[in-house]
Amino acid sequence: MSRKFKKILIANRGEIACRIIWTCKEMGIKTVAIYSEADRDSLHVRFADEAICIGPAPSAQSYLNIPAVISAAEIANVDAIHPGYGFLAESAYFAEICEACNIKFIGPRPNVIRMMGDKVEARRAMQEAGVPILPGSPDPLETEEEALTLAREIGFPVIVKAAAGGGGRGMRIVRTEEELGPALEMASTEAAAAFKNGDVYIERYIERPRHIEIQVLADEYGACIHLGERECTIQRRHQKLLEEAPSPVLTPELRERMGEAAVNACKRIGYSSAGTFEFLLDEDGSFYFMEMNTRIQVEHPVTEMVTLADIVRNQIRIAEGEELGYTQDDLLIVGHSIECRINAEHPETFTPSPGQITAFNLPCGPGVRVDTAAYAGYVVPPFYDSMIAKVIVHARTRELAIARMKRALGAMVIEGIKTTIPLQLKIMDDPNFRAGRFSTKFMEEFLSANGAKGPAKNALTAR
Ligand code: MV4
Repeated sequence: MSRKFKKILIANRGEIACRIIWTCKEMGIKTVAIYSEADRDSLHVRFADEAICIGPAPSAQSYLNIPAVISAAEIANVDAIHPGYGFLAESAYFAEICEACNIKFIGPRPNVIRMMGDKVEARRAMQEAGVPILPGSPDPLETEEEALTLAREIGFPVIVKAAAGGGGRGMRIVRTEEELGPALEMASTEAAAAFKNGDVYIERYIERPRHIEIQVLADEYGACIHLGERECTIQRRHQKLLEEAPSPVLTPELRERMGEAAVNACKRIGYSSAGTFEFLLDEDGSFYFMEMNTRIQVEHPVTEMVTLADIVRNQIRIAEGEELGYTQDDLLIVGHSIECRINAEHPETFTPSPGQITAFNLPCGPGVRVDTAAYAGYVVPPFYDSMIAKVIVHARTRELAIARMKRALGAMVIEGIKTTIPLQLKIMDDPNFRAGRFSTKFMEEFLSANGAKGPAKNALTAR
């Protein structure tokens, strides 16, 4: 078969830009990297067939600069743009500009991106598609009075969320009637500053949920399958530290119900490309829609490991107008995969630790995958996300995957900067983690048990 896409521009940097280039090479598609002045010595620049500097270090002037990105795409004469995650990946406006320039945006249609970007609209769409949502406001809240009436109906605690939010920004938990007014005010002010949209809504608050997400693939002709779930409960301040697939708590029946809900919703909203449904899973086994991500996600490799799918390859094939070509019955989940996100941060304070990597060794051996754009001598710039590598393991069982992750992290050497590796090594030994017993409060409880202050502090950094 001759490919429809001959050349793709990757509108991103770091490990995900490299990840996309790897698949393009396997597909025989030429690649164009774009880079900021701070990323001249980056691996994505070296691995791509062509590279174009698009502006100064700050992302607003480079990776987020739509005219600069589109100019590069026009100059290089590419057929399509892969946006990766972050930056322009969920900009409906950028997807529209691509379309207007006759460049295929590798992702869903602009209006679908826009709908899922509005959390109130997304909730409505999910309700119409029969996906369980939490009791809450059907529209953005207009008055405090309206909010109070609704909160009494739902019952406390409730949570105030920003319609334009996501990832935890502009959220407030409200436990009593007195707290509601100030929470609405704060959430709305925060949302207006962060997203230029102060709309907020409320939902029933779940105290100790798990964050479970379903990966989907949908083509442009209405075919859709799910690739099972990822367990993403272990986070700190809405930053995931590690993810796994499958979840240690999902039964095949629950997986099927969550997957079916996600697939039905995709068909209903006219979704195409790879996508992710985020759900809250309550302690009683009920699940509720939280958000939909219309991009490739950081943690996609754990799904790739247990399904043998190449999600980036499927995104490209689907954007080329190919049919999905498989059905739900083709899905097999084999073994267990865990990913640790290695950040250039102090493992205790979580403050960024940019600078030069003076010594570097990657783990290898059976069942180990590392997605990274770092190398010995590389200087981690201070301008972007602090994630510098993802260590992904795959083994027959969860217990074996944990042992494998400990072995892999133990063999990883990154000198010159601080990383989260010592923290992740400790999590691998935590009895609650090992038992699969955790909620979104895990990291808070783990950090206070392991003492951010006091004698345990040293145990945390000891390797
Ligand atoms: C919630 C919730 C409990 N109940 N919504 C956090 C990020 C954003 N996507 C929504 N979030 C939450 N929404 C209701 N109705 C708890 C969280 C939450 C959370 C969710 C997933 C993973 C980690 C979390 C940490 C704190 C709060």
